[in-house]
Amino acid sequence: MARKKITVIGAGRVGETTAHILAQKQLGDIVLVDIVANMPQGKALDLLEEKPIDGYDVGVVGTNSYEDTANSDLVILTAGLPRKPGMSRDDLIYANLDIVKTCAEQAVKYSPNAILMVISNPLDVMCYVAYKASGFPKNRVMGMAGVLDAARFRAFLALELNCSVKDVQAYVLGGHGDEMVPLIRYSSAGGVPITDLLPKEKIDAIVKRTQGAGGEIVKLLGFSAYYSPAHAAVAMAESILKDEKRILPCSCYLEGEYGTSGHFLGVTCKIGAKGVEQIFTLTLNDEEKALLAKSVEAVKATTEVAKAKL
Ligand code: TXD
Repeated sequence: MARKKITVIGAGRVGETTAHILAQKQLGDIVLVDIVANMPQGKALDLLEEKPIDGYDVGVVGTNSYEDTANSDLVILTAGLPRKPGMSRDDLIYANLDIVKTCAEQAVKYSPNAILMVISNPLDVMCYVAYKASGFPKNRVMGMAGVLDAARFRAFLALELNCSVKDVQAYVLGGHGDEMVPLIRYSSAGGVPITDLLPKEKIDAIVKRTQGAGGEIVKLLGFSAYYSPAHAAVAMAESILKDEKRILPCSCYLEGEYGTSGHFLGVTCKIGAKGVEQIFTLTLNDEEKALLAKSVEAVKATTEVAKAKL
């Protein structure tokens, strides 16, 4: 079977880490693109020279030209500015809109059949920008955020429960912003509902920490997280490239699900070789519905800003 081809646009912290994990997992030949001269070439060469040590046989190329990305099966778009301390993700909209638009246009020109995964912030809005710029059907454009947000929720729950992260299942819904909705009722450890395991105050504190987890790291580092985002992107990439059909929280274009339309939002979906293959609509109680409505409102408002600029 021919090897898959994966393009990673943006060779910054998230992009280079994603390329590294993709190479180590041998998920396909990798092309790392950036606007900065020589930088992606240097990083790709470094990865190429690591290959004999770890024994992985995939191609790794760094470039400033989209011609080298031709016929990619998957394009992962990480280009754009990250947050600085004190900034919200939405503060990045004007800086990143043009970058994401240009990158998506260029990438799909050379890879018209690819699946496009967006990582740049503000995530749900940048997915919309890439969706419009690509002209792709909705199933071939998705955003990574929910896998990361759910991992953060799971990590904090496992810390509190003093148990293995492997047995903690937890989900999030909604936009990749501070209004995201961690789904307490759908979260469990070894099948036991977390509401049976932890008092309400503890759960509330973990939910709050999850919602602000991106900002917590920005405050410590001065820039945003990259190990966990890159691993989250690779988990989605693996499901697409190997047609695993994993059911994960991803940002998808909605047309009526949860009573909303015309924008991207983090929802539970099945992802495989065709991209987003199915969206699942969970039954929500009144409290969850109200929280989701707030998140939808925030994403819709920023998507309107992008729509006016496109
Ligand atoms: O959960 C999530 N979706 C996220 C999103 C988790 C972490 C980071 N998230 C966002 O990803 C973050 O807010 C940023 O918008 C992106 C990329 O974050 P990263 O930390 O990798 O930023 P860097 O290190 O600054 O890298 C960005 C790279 C840098 O090398 C630029 O030169 C490049 O993007 N860049 C471009 N590449 C190609 N083409 C163009 N036009 C371009 N503009 C900038």
